[in-house]
Amino acid sequence: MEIVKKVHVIDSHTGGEPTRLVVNGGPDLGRGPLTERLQRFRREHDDFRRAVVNEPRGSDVMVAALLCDPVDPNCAAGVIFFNNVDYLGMCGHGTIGLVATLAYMGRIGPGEHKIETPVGTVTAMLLGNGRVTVTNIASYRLRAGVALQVPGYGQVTGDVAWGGNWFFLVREPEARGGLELKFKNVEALTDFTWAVRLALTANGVTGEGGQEIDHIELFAPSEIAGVDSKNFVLCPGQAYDRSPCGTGTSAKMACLYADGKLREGEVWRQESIVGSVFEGSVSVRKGKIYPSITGSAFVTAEADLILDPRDPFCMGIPQ
Ligand code: PYC
Repeated sequence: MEIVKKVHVIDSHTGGEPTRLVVNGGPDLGRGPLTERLQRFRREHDDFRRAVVNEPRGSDVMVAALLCDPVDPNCAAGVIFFNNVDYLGMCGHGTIGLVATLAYMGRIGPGEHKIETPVGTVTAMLLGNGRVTVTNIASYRLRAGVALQVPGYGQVTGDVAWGGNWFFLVREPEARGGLELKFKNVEALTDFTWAVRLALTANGVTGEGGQEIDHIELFAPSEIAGVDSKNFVLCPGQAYDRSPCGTGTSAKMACLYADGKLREGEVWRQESIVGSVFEGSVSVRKGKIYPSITGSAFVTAEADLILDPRDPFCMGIPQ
């Protein structure tokens, strides 16, 4: 007899961007380093990724996080992030969501907590009212002012930077197909940024070691007083980030620091396309730039996902 499986999840959102934390019922990935566990997840359990984030249980915008035991007992948790098409090295909004959810579960209290991710250990400070500051892994700009011909749009110039994921940060505020960075334009902004992403691949523009640049980021001035910039971030599976994107804001601040436009400790406020704001800053240790991002997350649901083998879409609609 085929067995119905239950997967216990807790959903939250950080600045509008959802995070689904898998608390129980996930695949057994062993106890090795998170890089190895991620490879095993991808190789042996990719159908579980689809089951949790893809329709009909999830949606393209859903980012999920598999709660893992950390290798280092000094860490509060380990985590592997995944979305509708793949796995993420790090996720800023997701880490804020994870920490707020661990607090909701009574597993951690206010103060500093270390979290293991596949790209390194990050530090999170749980403040009051669901606010969390995440100090990311070292971030940096790999290439500045890369000129790219984008079919249908013309030349676009951008920076290639790492913030835990690879980003192409479009430099010219006007280079977005003539569109204002406004919520009403999200579909056209998605088309434009997807064209940029395809042009990067077609022209062999990559991150370090040939890694694919799978996040595209656009900027415009924010209309909110005291906020430095507004962004639009296209995620790997063609959904746009509702939050200001923690790893994207990290990549942005690494570029600003490299350009001498952001000093150590100075606050950078980044608005998202839906109007949520992260506060960021950088600290520099041994010549490396460590971004910190502060944002708020709220728990929205706690549920058991039902994986019924008789359901033809039990493991999600493939993409
Ligand atoms: O906050 O780093 C982030 C992120 C990456 C993709 C979606 N959100």
